[in-house]
Amino acid sequence: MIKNKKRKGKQVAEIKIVPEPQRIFQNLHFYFFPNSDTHPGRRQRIIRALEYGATWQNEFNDSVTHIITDREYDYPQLLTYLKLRELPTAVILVNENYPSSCMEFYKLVDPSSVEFRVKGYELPAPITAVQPQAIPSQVSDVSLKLKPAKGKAAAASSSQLTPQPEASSNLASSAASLLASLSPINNDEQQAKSKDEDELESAIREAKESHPLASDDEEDGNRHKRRKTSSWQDKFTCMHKHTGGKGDQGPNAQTLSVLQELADYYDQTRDPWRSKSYRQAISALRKHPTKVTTKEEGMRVFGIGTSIAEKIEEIVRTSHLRKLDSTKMDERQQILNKFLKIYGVGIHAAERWASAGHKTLDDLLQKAELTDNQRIGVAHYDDFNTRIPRAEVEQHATTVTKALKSLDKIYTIYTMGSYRRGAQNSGDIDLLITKPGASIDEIRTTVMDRLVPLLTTQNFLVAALAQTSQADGTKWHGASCLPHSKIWRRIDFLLVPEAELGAALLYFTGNDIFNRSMRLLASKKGMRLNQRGLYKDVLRDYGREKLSEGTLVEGRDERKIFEALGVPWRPPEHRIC
Ligand code: DCP
Ligand code: MG
Ligand code: MN
Repeated sequence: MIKNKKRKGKQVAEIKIVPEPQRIFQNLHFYFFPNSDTHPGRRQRIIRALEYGATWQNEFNDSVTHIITDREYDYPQLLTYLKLRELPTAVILVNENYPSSCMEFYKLVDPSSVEFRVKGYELPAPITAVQPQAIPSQVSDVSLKLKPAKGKAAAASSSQLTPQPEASSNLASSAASLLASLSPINNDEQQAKSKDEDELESAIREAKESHPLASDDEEDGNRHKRRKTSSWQDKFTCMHKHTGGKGDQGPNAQTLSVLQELADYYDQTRDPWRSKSYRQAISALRKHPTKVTTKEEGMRVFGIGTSIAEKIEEIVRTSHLRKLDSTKMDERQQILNKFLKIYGVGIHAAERWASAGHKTLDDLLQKAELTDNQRIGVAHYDDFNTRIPRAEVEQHATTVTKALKSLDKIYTIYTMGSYRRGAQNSGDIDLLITKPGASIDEIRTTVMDRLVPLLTTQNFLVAALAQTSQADGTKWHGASCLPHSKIWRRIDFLLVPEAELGAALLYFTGNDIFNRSMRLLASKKGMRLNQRGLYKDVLRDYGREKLSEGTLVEGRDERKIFEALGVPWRPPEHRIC
């Protein structure tokens, strides 16, 4: 790759390779399309990828793991250029958004997310699902051979590489059956009999599979969303927490324990793709009767790809080194997770602090530059990260309702979020405030200029953390505290005009995955859903940029939005995905 850059002369100086643990693209070979660095934007992307450990491949061959296309190009154009009828399944095709998203989240995010999709490309989803990580050349062979070996993996793995003749002749049919078993949604028959409810279910499944922060079609709540990442990660981690090494014995025990640690690490970082390939390699190696010491030996074991085979060799040679590395990664990840749980802290601040060597909340208070809100977030870290019992949510809601009614009786308050879904405890208190017949301006004036000051003088509101702009604001974020309590709670006011009530009820009930699935469904039906309404005839240009809002289909009535989407009504407590 350096050679490529050297040829281009002055760019060499621009490449500053990041420290080893941050090289998320290590061992990955990127082929950019169009295949040159003459376009300044693309050149910048190439440089950034190189800095994060990628190899730039300017010839398309077996070792390419990813093709990164400019947004305006489509799949047929790529195939024509490469003179191919289709892409090898081992290659991951994504658009230019992919590397930057990975860098932003400091890990390899799910490449199958819609925001990375290249026009005209049908994702080979099931193959990606079983495929080990994007590793060069042998990958497609190995992963396909695995299929016939299903159920007799032990026999296959000890028989070294010689391909079974019947295995290869069955390749197509077994691949097909694997496809069928893994991906009902891609199966025509299933699709033909899919009913409305299935549609929602499959949208939910898709929403779950996509990256938590990817492909959202909503305008605001970015910071809000960032905070979600960490709680998502937490949920994922505890759901999938591995019991750790099962005390492996046998010739490869030591290697297995290191691989297991790496697999756990990738589990934690929500990199299902890599964690899967590690687990696959682990189970293959566990069954292997002799000690694997070199890359070549590793690659001869079914289920182990080039990249893991390389790691095995490294583990055997320098047994403790990798382990240390992975612990380092774990430590950084844990620090980031902690920082991300501070109210008002996004990935950028968290990374900046972690890179500056800050490890604890005390470090931050003493040594980091914090905004006022971040300081409150740190000071009340435990408060804000403690769940609020349902009964206490009700007390906060009642306090606000009483105050508001004292100002104007016609207002209505709904308690939203996890509370409306019936949760026994909530992360924060989400209150939707509306008044029949009133404009958003009137509601905003009442809440911002009268309600908030009143509740502040009552010592109920103890901090104002964020509010959307004065002119068109519809949100107020702060903290509240009950009279005899010391615990500060996070409280959100959401201001909604009557005409948007249904869409807002839908949106602020969530949960976020359910919302994403509904938006996905809407966009599949050529519509668009956000917290203000459901719209049709939305005009978009090629880059999927919105050109017009479209026509409002429904905003006022929550049920009617379900109907318009052709989805049977789901009460809030059934929207937990
Ligand atoms: N929301 C969303 N996407 C996000 C954040 C929020 O769709 N990224 C919607 C769905 C949520 C609702 O807003 O249910 C309220 O957001 P919260 O962050 O308060 O989430 P919950 O109330 O669901 O959970 P918690 O109990 O953790 O507050
Ligand atoms: Mg909430
Ligand atoms: Mn909230």
